[in-house]
Amino acid sequence: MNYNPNSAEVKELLESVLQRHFGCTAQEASRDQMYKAAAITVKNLLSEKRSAYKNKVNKAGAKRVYYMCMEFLLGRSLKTNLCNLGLADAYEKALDKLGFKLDDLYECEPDAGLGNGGLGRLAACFMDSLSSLDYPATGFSICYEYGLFKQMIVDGIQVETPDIWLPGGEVWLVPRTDRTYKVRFGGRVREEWKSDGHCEIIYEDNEEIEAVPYDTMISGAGSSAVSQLRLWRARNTQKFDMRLFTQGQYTRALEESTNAEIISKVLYPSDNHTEGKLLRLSQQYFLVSASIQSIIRDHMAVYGTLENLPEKVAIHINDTHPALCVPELMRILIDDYFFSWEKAWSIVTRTVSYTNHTVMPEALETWNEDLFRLKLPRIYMIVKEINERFCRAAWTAFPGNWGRISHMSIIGYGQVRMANLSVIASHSVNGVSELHSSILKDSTFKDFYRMYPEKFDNVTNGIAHRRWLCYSNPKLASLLDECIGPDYRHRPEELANFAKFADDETVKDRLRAIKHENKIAFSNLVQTKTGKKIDTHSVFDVQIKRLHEYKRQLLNALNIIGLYLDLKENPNLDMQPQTFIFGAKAAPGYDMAKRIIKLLCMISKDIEQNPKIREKLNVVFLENYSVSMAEALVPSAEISEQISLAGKEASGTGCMKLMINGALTIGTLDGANVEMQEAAGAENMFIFGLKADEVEQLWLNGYSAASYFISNERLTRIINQLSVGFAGESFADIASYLLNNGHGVADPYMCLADFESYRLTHEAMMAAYQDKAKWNRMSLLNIAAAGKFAADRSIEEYAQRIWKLKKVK
Ligand code: 26W
Repeated sequence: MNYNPNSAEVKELLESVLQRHFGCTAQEASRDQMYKAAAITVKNLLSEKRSAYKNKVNKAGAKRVYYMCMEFLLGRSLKTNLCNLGLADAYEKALDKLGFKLDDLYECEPDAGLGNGGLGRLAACFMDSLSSLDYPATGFSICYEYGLFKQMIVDGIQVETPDIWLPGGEVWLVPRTDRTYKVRFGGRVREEWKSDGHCEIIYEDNEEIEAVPYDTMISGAGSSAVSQLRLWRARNTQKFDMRLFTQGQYTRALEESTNAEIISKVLYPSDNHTEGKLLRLSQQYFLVSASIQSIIRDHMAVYGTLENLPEKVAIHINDTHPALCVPELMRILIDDYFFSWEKAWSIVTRTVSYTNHTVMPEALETWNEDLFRLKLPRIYMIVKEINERFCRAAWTAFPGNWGRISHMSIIGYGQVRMANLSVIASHSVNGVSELHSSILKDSTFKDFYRMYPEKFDNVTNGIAHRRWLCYSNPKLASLLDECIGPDYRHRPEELANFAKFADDETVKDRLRAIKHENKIAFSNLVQTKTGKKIDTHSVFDVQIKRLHEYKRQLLNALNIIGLYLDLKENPNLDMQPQTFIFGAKAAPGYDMAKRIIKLLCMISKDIEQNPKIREKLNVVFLENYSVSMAEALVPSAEISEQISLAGKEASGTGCMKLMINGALTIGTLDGANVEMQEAAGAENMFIFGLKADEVEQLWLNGYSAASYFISNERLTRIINQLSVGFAGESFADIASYLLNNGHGVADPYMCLADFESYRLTHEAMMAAYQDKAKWNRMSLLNIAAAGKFAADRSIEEYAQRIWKLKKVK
């Protein structure tokens, strides 16, 4: 097959797909049909390319990685695929001839929002790099019918509505009904010893759900590899009950057939917070059971034995959510292939590796032991045995130290602890930034680190720089092409060469002009969507991420309120016009996060009623922040807010996207900010606030919010203003939360402790912004230093150190 069709061939492909799928000609086709036709042609091409690549991998007997993740936040696929394949030009020309604009077709595609935030987007970026670097990879996740909810803001209140991405997104999926697997839940399990000495596991009264794979292909850039993302959808195996149906009980017959399908209905919308819901446990087991069966089937088809599994297969568990792949793989090895426990355990532990993505205690998943046993009886037996053996080993390592062993145990206090299971069973455990990885060793997994120091590693996160720079900021990409040549597209470390232009006034002027054009483009977009106009001469100050107390959107709000009060006092104040742009979704049950959204919206509304102040200060809360919106916004951003309480943000990846697009960071020494500062130089970042160890000390010594409030007159006024409120609504509840004088509610993220340092740093940043030449230089040096934060670098580290993969070209 020709993987590089020219525009005439593309035109033919499009016409033939239109005819076959929609029975129409290009003249008759709607824009949506043409988008689908384009997507189908790309999908077909990728499927062919993937199958050729797979043959090569099989022939070479190459090792593959299977990346297990409950979330893949893909966003749109048409543009990345076309750009990665180098086909955007051919499609553009072909479509021109047919009377369509490629850019318009991109807008027809719904975002595949199958993830909450950083974890899910990271998984998507990693798939891109895996293909681009020619590593054989498959991702596994769930084909949620509804992805992360669509956010509407009604009078400042977040309202969640279903995210309907199918239809529109389904064109990328290839259903493989010939590759379904059964997943068992509930019932009872009995062991029956056979005369040949092996033990058979008998299942009684259990429920069986069918897992149907929907495959989607992820192209690399300039490579022969195509990664596959296999998404599982749940289907009821019990036949549709004809008896009920014929008795006239239509709805009951339907209900029973859809019950099982609830498993793949919807993505849990909470991020960094676990709710312990049984359906989520079912989703997790559904994902891993189907995926492990699929891995085993593929492996057996090529090698005919499982003895060599660790040499040919790496299974990566992305956060603890897919950790049940450990007992599931044990189950299959022991129950279906009759391996001894020891042998099976050796295979599993050499195959599985784990990345931790958070240290927030409320995000570390645990399951109620009784519910776990009822839902997954066989898996429970296996986890119990893993735990007993582990505790014995721990006893040898730490004789007599019951406290420590009970802390490390997988099962304890009626809970099954997924993080402990993940660490115990993985040969590698890594964090996602230097700081985060050391916190894992020194605190979260301290005891495990003593027992297994060799397991612990760090792989700092990275982003798909082609998507987030080359494709979403084409003007900046062409400037880079001109200055340093296009090699950085495949070797992001080459971005460093851009530093040579730090004193080139022409280049810096162009950089500035590009930023301004991007600001105009974004402002136009906002105007078309919302009718609101953003002043493109104001500085674009951007905080985009999930809404969470630890990320401290509230600290940003406090500073904005301070500026607002200044302007109210003196509307003629000589101040750099500033637009504070927020994009954030809150978990539906997270009340404080929703209050903070409301606060931001009400400040925005209040300012809007004040035309004089609007000339200098604006707050824009973007509704329904998504991957596509980020792609439009990030190229226009000038300030990147990365202001989490030090020690809480594992890495952050938005910070990298903004940096590589030339925004300057105001941030704490948290997560990847620390390494960004090392790379770009302290003089090119605006770092403030307590450091991780100081945070801990302050918390231990007793954080007294009131003392900051009393001693800082500005802070007093700001907090009093919160109580008075904005646009007619009081935020006294937030004031009292910040002051720790509520009943039981308190601000554990110590906004007030970092306030003054944040304010002064922000002020210094505004002063620096006045010196355009200096600002542009800093911006240029940030772009030049961003090469390290490409996912290509992260993936090379995983591939070499953790998965031990070789490229197949
Ligand atoms: C069970 C509920 C739940 C859901 C999602 C708990 C935890 C999560 C994720 C692990 C949260 C998450 O996305 N963490 C983010 O992962 C990014 C990628 O490594 C990091 O850059 C962010 O710092 C981290 O917050």
